[in-house]
Amino acid sequence: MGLVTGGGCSLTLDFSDKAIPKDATPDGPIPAAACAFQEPNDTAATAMTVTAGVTGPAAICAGSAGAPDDQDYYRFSVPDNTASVVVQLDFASKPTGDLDLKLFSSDGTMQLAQSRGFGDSETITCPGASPTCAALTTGDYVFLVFPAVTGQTNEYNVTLTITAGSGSGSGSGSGV
Ligand SMILES: [Ca+2]
Repeated sequence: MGLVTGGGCSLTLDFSDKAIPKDATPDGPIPAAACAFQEPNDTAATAMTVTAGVTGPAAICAGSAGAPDDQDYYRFSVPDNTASVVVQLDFASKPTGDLDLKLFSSDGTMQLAQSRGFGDSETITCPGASPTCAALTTGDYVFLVFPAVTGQTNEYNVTLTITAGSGSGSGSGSGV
């Protein structure tokens, strides 16, 4: 800001977001907004509800010294007549940023599936065989994004896809 009229030198100090590269390098700092996305959500009880679609950008971020690792719980509802549910976690590949994914019952006590690969994405499909997951009955569930190894951090997006069945009701046929 400032009033610069005519000649002379002007020095512009731009602290706005546009002065920051949109796409941080993989080893760059994780944006605060991603760290704060839907926090607090470190327990199943405080999981924020998400609906089908893309969730994020979010992040697993470094905590204060001595604090437990960040972890992010999200809650979603499976409606009647659901054929399948897919939870996909995507993140940039970096050596200290491997994230994993688990699916739990609504209260977080019963693990239903987990995806703990070494790549830059994790996917749980229910019903599905790899990883094993039974069909999800109507109701609420939570999934958890967490560092594969203590201390690892990364930005991520989650894509939740709920495909309706062709059974009773609207009979909308198969999904995509
Ligand atoms: Ca968290």
